[in-house]
Amino acid sequence: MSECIFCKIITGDIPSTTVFRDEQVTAFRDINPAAPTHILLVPNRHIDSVNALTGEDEQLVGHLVKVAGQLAAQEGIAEGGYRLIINTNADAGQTVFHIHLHLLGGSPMKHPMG
Ligand code: DGP
Repeated sequence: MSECIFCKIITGDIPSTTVFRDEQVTAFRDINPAAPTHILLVPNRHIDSVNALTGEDEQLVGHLVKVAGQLAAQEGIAEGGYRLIINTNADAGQTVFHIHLHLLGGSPMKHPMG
Protein backbone atom coordinates (compact mmCIF):
# COMPACT_ATOMS: atom_id res chain seq x y z
CA MET A 1 0.00 0.00 0.00
CA SER A 2 1.23 3.49 -0.83
CA GLU A 3 2.79 5.46 2.02
CA CYS A 4 1.70 8.69 0.38
CA ILE A 5 -0.41 10.81 2.75
CA PHE A 6 -2.52 12.28 -0.04
CA CYS A 7 -3.15 8.83 -1.60
CA LYS A 8 -4.46 7.78 1.82
CA ILE A 9 -6.69 10.88 1.98
CA ILE A 10 -8.05 10.06 -1.50
CA THR A 11 -8.89 6.49 -0.45
CA GLY A 12 -10.35 7.67 2.88
CA ASP A 13 -7.72 5.89 4.98
CA ILE A 14 -6.76 9.30 6.44
CA PRO A 15 -9.70 11.60 7.25
CA SER A 16 -9.94 15.02 5.66
CA THR A 17 -12.49 17.71 5.01
CA THR A 18 -13.23 16.96 1.39
CA VAL A 19 -14.90 19.76 -0.55
CA PHE A 20 -14.90 18.27 -4.08
CA ARG A 21 -14.39 14.92 -5.73
CA ASP A 22 -14.76 13.59 -9.26
CA GLU A 23 -13.12 10.79 -11.25
CA GLN A 24 -9.89 12.77 -11.69
CA VAL A 25 -9.51 15.16 -8.76
CA THR A 26 -10.03 15.37 -5.00
CA ALA A 27 -10.01 18.67 -3.09
CA PHE A 28 -9.80 18.99 0.69
CA ARG A 29 -9.01 21.65 3.28
CA ASP A 30 -5.36 22.08 4.26
CA ILE A 31 -4.65 20.81 7.79
CA ASN A 32 -2.54 23.92 8.47
CA PRO A 33 -4.31 26.75 6.66
CA ALA A 34 -2.25 29.74 5.58
CA ALA A 35 -5.32 31.80 4.61
CA PRO A 36 -9.03 31.89 5.52
CA THR A 37 -9.64 29.62 2.52
CA HIS A 38 -6.85 27.08 1.96
CA ILE A 39 -7.82 24.09 -0.17
CA LEU A 40 -5.53 21.47 -1.72
CA LEU A 41 -6.49 19.98 -5.09
CA VAL A 42 -4.83 16.69 -5.98
CA PRO A 43 -5.09 14.26 -8.87
CA ASN A 44 -6.58 10.94 -7.75
CA ARG A 45 -3.69 9.22 -9.54
CA HIS A 46 -0.34 9.53 -7.77
CA ILE A 47 2.11 11.91 -9.47
CA ASP A 48 5.14 13.04 -7.41
CA SER A 49 5.47 16.60 -8.65
CA VAL A 50 5.34 18.89 -11.68
CA ASN A 51 8.68 17.36 -12.67
CA ALA A 52 6.97 14.00 -13.22
CA LEU A 53 4.20 15.32 -15.50
CA THR A 54 4.03 13.98 -19.06
CA GLY A 55 2.16 15.10 -22.13
CA GLU A 56 -0.64 12.73 -21.16
CA ASP A 57 -1.29 14.81 -18.03
CA GLU A 58 -2.10 18.07 -19.82
CA GLN A 59 -5.86 17.61 -19.63
CA LEU A 60 -5.60 16.61 -15.96
CA VAL A 61 -3.62 19.74 -15.04
CA GLY A 62 -6.10 21.91 -16.92
CA HIS A 63 -8.92 20.21 -15.06
CA LEU A 64 -7.21 20.85 -11.70
CA VAL A 65 -7.01 24.57 -12.46
CA LYS A 66 -10.58 24.68 -13.73
CA VAL A 67 -11.89 22.99 -10.59
CA ALA A 68 -9.83 25.42 -8.47
CA GLY A 69 -11.65 28.31 -10.13
CA GLN A 70 -15.01 26.66 -9.46
CA LEU A 71 -14.10 26.14 -5.80
CA ALA A 72 -12.96 29.76 -5.51
CA ALA A 73 -16.42 30.81 -6.68
CA GLN A 74 -18.05 28.33 -4.30
CA GLU A 75 -15.96 29.71 -1.41
CA GLY A 76 -16.96 33.29 -2.30
CA ILE A 77 -13.38 34.44 -3.01
CA ALA A 78 -13.42 34.59 -6.81
CA GLU A 79 -14.17 38.31 -7.04
CA GLY A 80 -11.89 39.36 -4.17
CA GLY A 81 -9.02 37.31 -5.55
CA TYR A 82 -7.06 34.21 -4.78
CA ARG A 83 -3.72 32.54 -5.40
CA LEU A 84 -2.92 29.15 -6.93
CA ILE A 85 0.45 27.63 -6.01
CA ILE A 86 2.20 24.37 -6.86
CA ASN A 87 5.39 23.95 -4.84
CA THR A 88 8.01 21.74 -6.50
CA ASN A 89 10.95 20.21 -4.63
CA ALA A 90 13.06 21.56 -1.80
CA ASP A 91 13.69 25.18 -2.78
CA ALA A 92 9.93 25.76 -3.11
CA GLY A 93 9.18 23.97 0.15
CA GLN A 94 7.34 20.94 -1.23
CA THR A 95 6.74 18.63 1.72
CA VAL A 96 4.21 16.15 0.30
CA PHE A 97 5.35 14.43 -2.88
CA HIS A 98 1.94 13.99 -4.49
CA ILE A 99 1.41 16.93 -6.80
CA HIS A 100 -1.07 19.41 -5.31
CA LEU A 101 -2.45 22.81 -6.15
CA HIS A 102 -2.92 25.19 -3.22
CA LEU A 103 -5.99 27.44 -3.48
CA LEU A 104 -5.49 30.36 -1.09
CA GLY A 105 -7.73 33.35 -0.49
CA GLY A 106 -10.16 35.15 1.74
CA SER A 107 -7.90 38.04 2.79
CA PRO A 108 -5.40 40.34 1.03
CA MET A 109 -2.00 38.74 0.39
CA LYS A 110 1.36 40.44 0.05
CA HIS A 111 2.60 40.15 -3.51
CA PRO A 112 6.20 38.90 -3.25
CA MET A 113 6.14 35.13 -3.65
CA GLY A 114 9.30 34.36 -1.71
P1 DGP B 1 3.59 21.67 0.28
O1 DGP B 1 4.47 22.42 1.21
O2 DGP B 1 3.30 22.46 -0.99
O3 DGP B 1 4.09 20.27 -0.01
O4 DGP B 1 2.19 21.56 1.02
C1 DGP B 1 1.74 20.44 1.70
C2 DGP B 1 0.50 20.84 2.43
O5 DGP B 1 -0.16 19.67 2.85
C3 DGP B 1 0.75 21.68 3.70
O6 DGP B 1 0.16 22.97 3.52
C4 DGP B 1 0.05 20.91 4.81
C5 DGP B 1 -0.82 19.92 4.08
N1 DGP B 1 -0.96 18.64 4.74
C6 DGP B 1 0.04 17.80 5.14
N2 DGP B 1 -0.47 16.70 5.70
C7 DGP B 1 -1.82 16.83 5.65
C8 DGP B 1 -2.90 16.00 6.08
O7 DGP B 1 -2.73 14.90 6.62
N3 DGP B 1 -4.15 16.48 5.87
C9 DGP B 1 -4.40 17.68 5.26
N4 DGP B 1 -5.66 18.06 5.11
N5 DGP B 1 -3.39 18.49 4.83
C10 DGP B 1 -2.13 18.06 5.03
